[in-house]
Parts: sequence; structure tokens; C-alpha cells
Amino acid sequence: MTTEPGPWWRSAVIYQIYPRSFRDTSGNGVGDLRGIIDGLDHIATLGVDAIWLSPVFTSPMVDHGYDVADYCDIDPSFGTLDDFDELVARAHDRNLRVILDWVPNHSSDAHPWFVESRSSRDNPKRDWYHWRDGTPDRLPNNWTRAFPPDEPAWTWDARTDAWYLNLFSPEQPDLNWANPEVRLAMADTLRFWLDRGVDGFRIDVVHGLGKDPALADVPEEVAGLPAVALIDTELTHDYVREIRSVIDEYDDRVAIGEVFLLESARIAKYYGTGDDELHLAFNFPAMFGPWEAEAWRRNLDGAEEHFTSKGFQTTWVLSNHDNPRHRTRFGGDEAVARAAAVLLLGLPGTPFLYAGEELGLEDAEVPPEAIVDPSGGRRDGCRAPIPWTIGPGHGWASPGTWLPFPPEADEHSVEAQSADPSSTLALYRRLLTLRSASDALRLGGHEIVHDHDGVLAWRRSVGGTDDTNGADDVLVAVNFTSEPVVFEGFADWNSLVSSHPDRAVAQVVGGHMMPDEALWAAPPR
Ligand code: TEU
Repeated sequence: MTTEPGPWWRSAVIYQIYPRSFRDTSGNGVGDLRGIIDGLDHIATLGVDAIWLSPVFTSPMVDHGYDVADYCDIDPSFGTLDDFDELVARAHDRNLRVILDWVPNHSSDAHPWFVESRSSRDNPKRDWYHWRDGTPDRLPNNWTRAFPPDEPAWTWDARTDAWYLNLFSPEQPDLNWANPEVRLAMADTLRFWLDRGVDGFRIDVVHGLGKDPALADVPEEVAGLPAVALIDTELTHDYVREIRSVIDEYDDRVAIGEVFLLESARIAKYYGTGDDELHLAFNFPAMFGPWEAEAWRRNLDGAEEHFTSKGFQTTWVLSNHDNPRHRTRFGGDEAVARAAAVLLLGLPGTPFLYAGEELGLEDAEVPPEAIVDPSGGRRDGCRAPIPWTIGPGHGWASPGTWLPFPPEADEHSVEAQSADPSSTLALYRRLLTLRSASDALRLGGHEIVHDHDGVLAWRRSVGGTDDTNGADDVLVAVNFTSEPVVFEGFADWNSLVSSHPDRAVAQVVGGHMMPDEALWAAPPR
């Protein structure tokens, strides 16, 4: 049962690669495109449908690629355009789609557009960025930037005695999307990659594009938050519709937005009417919640209310390159991380995996002298290099790596886990194999069937949940407690997969769940 009634991304699992940390073949301590090509067999065997690459464009790397100096070329530390074309071809050979990370809100200050813009007040590109007159002691407004936090979002440029806006670091000036020339130039950067065969884009801080023309102060009570988390204007929706229309010039592509707003209701607005803005938007509130049954009940209810009931596809993320990995966030316990995998891949919607979570990685300990993240180091631990092999270097072609390896890198390496049927990697492979064979798991809705004593369970089905009609029907049950529990009502169901390495597959659930266990089960035949 693998008929796909809708677009590919509705049933896909998308795997995020942070290219600097994936695999180094050149020996410079930083991952590269040829390393990703070498890793494609691992990714294809894992069983995901698409890879999303964090930015690989030319960049001075102040924000490790989220500061783009040329939107239409590959940074030499990652390789060449030829390497990129080969990567797309090799990925497509393995039925893996390729999604790029497009950073339209700001460029690098080294981008020729900004170099021109800052050169004089009458330069033709002056208005491509947000400039404000004034004096060095009077900020244009009270916005604060993200990197480092608590600093103003404005930088004084003595060359022309004016302020420019930067929601992130001063090396990341905000582009002025109100200028139609900017929008045309940025649309062409999309076409450049679409013409090369990419399957879509993850669009960085897309909600931030439209700035209030008055650049008014934010209310005093939220002025301590980075301004990027507060910007949400109607103008942005016009720009997102334009972006979508460019992507729609090509068949079968996807627009995924990083809408960094902290309320699902506001995020959902960026799906527009359902077919004129984003196809998918990250729903970060779920990621920021704890490992608790009540919180996940709220997440599922919220997904239904804000997304599914409106015909929008929900997304789920547990880990990414901006936050501590979920294993680390949830206390470091491997049993919990494994249960989280069973939960994530059993949720209704499009799940995103962050490279290394299939190995159960924890964040690296990064000593103060090794911090490289412009946010002050908060994001370095989750960006630790992926350990591929057992032994020194872990398969990296370099004696040193740009960040230290995560803890227990030998045990967590791809090599060690590939050989072990009880490993976290084996669990992810099994989950993804089952998911790809089940319409209920890929496409079905959900119905909560149990929500007390720390156990949350839901049923995924297509074609109804009448057990006699052969409908595809799967129970997902998660014990969020560290105690064994008896879980009534499904005693005669058969376990398809359990997060617990000792639970034999196909064993009858019997109503008992082990501490920190999550499982999928099928109705009795
Ligand atoms: O992140 C946007 C963003 O606002 C948050 O990630 C947040 O500001 C940050 O985690 C604070 O520590 C995107 C990218 O995901 C991130 O990696 C980039 O640094 C940022 O945009 C700028 O392009």
C-alpha cells in the first residue's frame, strides 16, 4: 500500500544535514559536498525521502553559511558547482530529493550588493538594505539583534554616517524586500538552483522579510527579545506569495519556511490559503516543550487545531542545528531518545530528522576556548561532527575537526551501530521501513485513544479503524514515565516495533509497557 495520492512532501521524512559537520573528505576539518556524496548510502539505507542541506553558498562563515556572499555559487570549503551537480544526480539516483537552505532575509556584509550599498548614499543599490540617518548616539528604534543577544539591531556605518539594520550579526545586514529590484534578484537566485534540479528550499527566517515601513519600536515589555521573533507583517505574505509563484514555475518542488514565531496560530498564517504561500512551516512550539504526556497531548491537539483542520500539513522537529539535541534536552537518557524516535515517526505530518539523531548523539562539550558560534556558543554542541567509524578521526579526513566530536563517539559511530541490531540506528531503520510500507503512518490522521498515567497513545489509520476491513491501522503508544505501566484496551495487539531493545518484535503487547518505552502495534488478525 504505497500509492501516493498527494505531493511527495506530504508523506516524506526529511533529513537535515549541517554540511560543516557531516563528513570531511578534503582534510580541512570541515565537512564538504563530497563527504555528503560519500554519506548518501547511509542516508538511503536509513530510509528517508529527502535531504535538506544547511547553506553551502559562498560565505565568510561568520554565521557558518547563514551569511551569504554569493547566492549562486558553492563555498570553496564545501567544494564546487560540479560537486553539487554530482550530489544532486547521485541523490536522485537513490530516490532522495535535495532541498537547499535559502537565506533571503539578510546577506553577508561581504556580498557585492552590500559592498555597493554602503559605498555611498547615491549608489544605485543604496536602497537594497535598510539605511537610516541619524547620529551615532541615537538608535533608529529599540530592536535588538540575535547575535550576540541584547545588542541593538543597528550598526553605525561611519562611511556614510548612517545606521543599517541587522537582525542577526552586524555582518548580516537585512535586505530591503520592499525594493522590487531586490525581489527580482532574489527570485533569480531561486531559479538558478531550480534549473539545476533542486527539489525545494528551506527558507530561513521567512517571516522576517516584510519590515514595518515606519520601523516602529516594539512594546517595552518584549523589547528584550530578539526583534526577529517579533516581526510578523502583512507585507511578508505578499513576498511569500511571490516566492511561491517562482517555485510554482517548476513541477513538484517544495517551499518550507522557517517561521520563527512562538505561536502555532501565527505560524499557520504562512500557509496562506493552502496553495499560495508555504507548503510547510516548522512548528517550533512543539520542539520547545518538555518530554511529558500532557505536553505532547497539547502538541497533537494544537496540530489538529492550527494545521490539519485547515488542510495544512503539520511538520515535526525534535532537533536541528540551532538547539541542543533532543537527547540532551530530555536529560541524556538513551531510552528516552529512542522512545522519542518512535513518537516522532508516528506523528501525523512531515517529520524532520537532524543528522546524528539516528545515532542517538548527545551534544558535544565545547570548552570556552573552542566556541565558534556567533550566538555565544549555545549552538556549538549540537553541531558536533558526525562520527562515521570507530577509532581516531572517526572517518574524517583531518587530524582536527572544527568542533569536538560528541561523547562516546566510537560507540555512537555509524560503523559500530550498523553491526548491532539493537542499536539506535537499527531502530530508526526499522521505523522508517515500517513507515514507508504503511499508508496509515505516512498519510493517515490520528485519534487519541489513551491519555492518562503518563501514557499517551493514538491510532493512525486510513480507511477507518474497522479492524475487519483490512484497513491500515497502527497504534502509537508512549510511556513518558520511568515506571512500568499497564495500558488497558490493546492487550491483544501485536507489537510492530518498540523503542526497548529487549522487546521482541511481534510480541503481544499484553497491556504492559516498560519504563520509558514507546511502541507501534497492529490490531489482532
Ligand atoms: O535561525 C533563526 C532564528 O531566529 C533562531 O534560530 C534564533 O535566533 C537562534 O537560534 C538564536 O540562538 C536561522 C538559522 O536557523 C540560524 O542558524 C541562523 O543563524 C539564523 O537564521 C540567521 O540566518
